[in-house]
Amino acid sequence: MAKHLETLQALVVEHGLDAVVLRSKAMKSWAQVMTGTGCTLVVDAHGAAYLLVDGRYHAQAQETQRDLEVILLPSQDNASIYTGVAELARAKGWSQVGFEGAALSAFEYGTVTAAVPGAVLLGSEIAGMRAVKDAEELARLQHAVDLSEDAFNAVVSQLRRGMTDYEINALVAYECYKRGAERLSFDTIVGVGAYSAHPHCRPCGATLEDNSHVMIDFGMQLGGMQSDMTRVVFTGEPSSELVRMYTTVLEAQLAGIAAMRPGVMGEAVDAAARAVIDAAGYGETFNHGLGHGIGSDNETEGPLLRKGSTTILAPGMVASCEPGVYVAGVGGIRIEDAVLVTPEGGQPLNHVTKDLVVI
Ligand SMILES: [Mn+2]
Repeated sequence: MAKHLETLQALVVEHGLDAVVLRSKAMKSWAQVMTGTGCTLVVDAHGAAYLLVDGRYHAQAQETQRDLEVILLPSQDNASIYTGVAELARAKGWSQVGFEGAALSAFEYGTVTAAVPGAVLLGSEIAGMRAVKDAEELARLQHAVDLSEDAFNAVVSQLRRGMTDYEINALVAYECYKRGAERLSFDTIVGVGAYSAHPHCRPCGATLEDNSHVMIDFGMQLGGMQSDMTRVVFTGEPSSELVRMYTTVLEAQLAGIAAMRPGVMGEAVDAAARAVIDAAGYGETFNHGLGHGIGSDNETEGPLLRKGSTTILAPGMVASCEPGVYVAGVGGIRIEDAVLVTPEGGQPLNHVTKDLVVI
């Protein structure tokens, strides 16, 4: 069954529109409808919902999307989607139709405005609707987190000195897919030794040596939710500098989690964690924001926890808390959990140990 149709109807009414058109995977996941690229969800001011599909998705849509009116498009190109929306608008007498501004390329915008005269671009209010999760969504997210952690534990048990970051990357993917992942949340970050000083380093053929470490940042998509976690594992006792980096990052992460209470601004949570890293003298190396929303998407999900984020946290929001310290030639340490905002402070959905692990 589709979800949130009433919330989408309210958005349409609130903006004085006749309908809203949703094409981003994140919004279709959130609405729990088919997410294929050839599937477009349209919700009108009366709460009626339509799923425009091309031939690749038609039979599946008719079988599974019984609470939506399924409309078959004549072809699978983008222009046909917007022509289909225009025809629907004509048939229903709609004059103002909202589109996700962030999900349209400049080329598509041209196609949209040519096909649908009353096209209106909607901004961050679209993604903002997803920020607070209900109990069913939290259960789905927790399930994705739990399976990711199972996968992570399985990866750690197979880590060996001499393994390349390519192999570690493949192990992460295998252990996720084996547990039912629909796909990975993003390209896995595997940083071995000094390479981990680049916060988003990708596998490059480096070998996990003795007396080194590996940083793994990954997630799986399951049931329309995307997990996201980071841990560091050491091969042999780490140097005193790496120990100091690790304890600093962990202390910062715990400070960030504690600050994730309702009513607190996103940038204040970032500041709480950053203060710990600043005090340890690593402030300049923490070169990214503390966290981002976690849910249907990892890039557009709110709330953001970073400088300039004025989003006020509310119960039911989930964000990553992922401070890091990165020293060229030595490596990087980042520790990341998905954290639920509660009146008592943040509650991590992750449970894999954050103690310093040596294999
Ligand atoms: Mn993240």
